[in-house]
Amino acid sequence: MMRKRLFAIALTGILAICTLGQGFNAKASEIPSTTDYTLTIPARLDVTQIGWNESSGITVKSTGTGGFPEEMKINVIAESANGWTLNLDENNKIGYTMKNAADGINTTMWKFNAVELNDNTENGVNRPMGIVVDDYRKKPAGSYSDIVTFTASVTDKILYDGNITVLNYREGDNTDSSERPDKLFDGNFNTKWCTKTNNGGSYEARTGSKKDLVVIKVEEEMILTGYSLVPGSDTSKYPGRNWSKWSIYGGNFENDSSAGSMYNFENDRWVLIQTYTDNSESPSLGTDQQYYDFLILNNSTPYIYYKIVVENLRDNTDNLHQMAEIRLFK
Ligand SMILES: [Ca+2]
Repeated sequence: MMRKRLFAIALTGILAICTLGQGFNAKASEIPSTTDYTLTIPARLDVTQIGWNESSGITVKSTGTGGFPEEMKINVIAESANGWTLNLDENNKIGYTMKNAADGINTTMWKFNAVELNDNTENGVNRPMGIVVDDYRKKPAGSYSDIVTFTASVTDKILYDGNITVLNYREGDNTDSSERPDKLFDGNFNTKWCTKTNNGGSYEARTGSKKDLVVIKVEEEMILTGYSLVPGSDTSKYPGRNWSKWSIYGGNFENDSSAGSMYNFENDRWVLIQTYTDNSESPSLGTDQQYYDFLILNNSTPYIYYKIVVENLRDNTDNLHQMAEIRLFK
């Protein structure tokens, strides 16, 4: 006779309502932004099966007037009382892992940026999440539980100041060896990635596999929330060399050679994070040499590898393009 087992496993969260009224400096002509927000966490997540169990997720809603400040973000961190196990008693524990429901990647941290918050003022931004529960069929019946505490904070978008390694790149056939893509990440406005193609014709007309690109690696997985581009020092003389359209992809590969392989440039495991068309979107690259900041929309996935593809140039008949610096925000 089969012995009947009863599993009533509960993951208990804490409902958190957070309001921070930090001061924020704004120009007199603008409506001041505030960092007031409401964070809603499911009070309880009942686990009903081995493997995937989904919850309604975390919702953050900006409640201040004037919108949430663009240079700030909300971070939510989850901590487990039991070290990510559901416990019956000292000897009977069942492991589990928290996931981002959108892509199934493990996470205990969620970030919300101003663009997301200000685009979703009615309903707030929701990040569905789930937990994957280890096989518990050999465990005794009973009620297993853990307590997960969510803590929220408002911080500046953080400049990534770790190492950036250029793993590989594709560029024009007549590029000066002193102007390779490592110059994008050397902190020097006077050095640049400047590529030249002989008889390349219109840059726009190149097929996707002929577009210039660079594959980079950061020190550890991070959620890219924005980036800055700095045009070349002679940008006012050659504005046509500025990028007018570009794409940023993220990826998590087994190893560097897999991410940086020539054969993997078009690999479908690269996930498109953003395609930006300059001149039709704001902000736009100007003719002054300075940092131009761009926000990433709706990305909550941490990646360790990133691919930046130059899709088109301001003057798409130019056979050169250039960029002096890229910096990343997490
Ligand atoms: Ca540089």
